[in-house]
Amino acid sequence: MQNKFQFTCLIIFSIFLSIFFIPNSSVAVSYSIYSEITFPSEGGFTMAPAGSIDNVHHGWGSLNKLEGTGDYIYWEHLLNYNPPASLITSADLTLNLSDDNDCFWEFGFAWTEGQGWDFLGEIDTGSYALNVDLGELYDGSYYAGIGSAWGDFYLDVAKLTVNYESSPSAVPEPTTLFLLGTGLVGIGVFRKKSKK
Ligand SMILES: [Ca+2]
Ligand SMILES: [Ca+2]
Ligand SMILES: [Ca+2]
Repeated sequence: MQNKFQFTCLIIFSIFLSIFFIPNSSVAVSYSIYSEITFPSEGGFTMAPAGSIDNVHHGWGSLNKLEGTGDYIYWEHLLNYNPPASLITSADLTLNLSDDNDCFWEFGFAWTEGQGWDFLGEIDTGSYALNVDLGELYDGSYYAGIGSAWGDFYLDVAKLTVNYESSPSAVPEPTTLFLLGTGLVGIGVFRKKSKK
């Protein structure tokens, strides 16, 4: 009778410990990654982290300058996802544009993958935030571009930031396994004893 009572207590204790420790292994952790292109006035571009962009194309004249109506720049952000891209929670694309105030008005438009065309309005010196279609990030590549509708202005920096969560793991932690194992061994011992 005493063995039976101890046996029941051990089972309850094991279950309690398992329930208490398992949720710790499924906490999602937030991360963010980015891909940033800088267009210096001397030409060309730099990328951070290295290898995070590809396929930069432009219309005419300087790469960093939208020279007038119809001139454009477009590029591709390349991203490595670990854990999987399905855990993306949000993303934003920020463009730093500048204007030399050489004419009265400049107007720009932007294009982003999945979102299409977006009129930026009058271009002044500052940050312009563009919507990002999360569904288009899953392949690890995101295309964007800007063009001049009227006047000239500069693209200084384009930065894509992607926020995501770690995959909640269904695998029990070693501590949980140890406690569960100890409980099961204990159950086995008591069963043996009660049979005698
Ligand atoms: Ca140009
Ligand atoms: Ca894509
Ligand atoms: Ca200008």
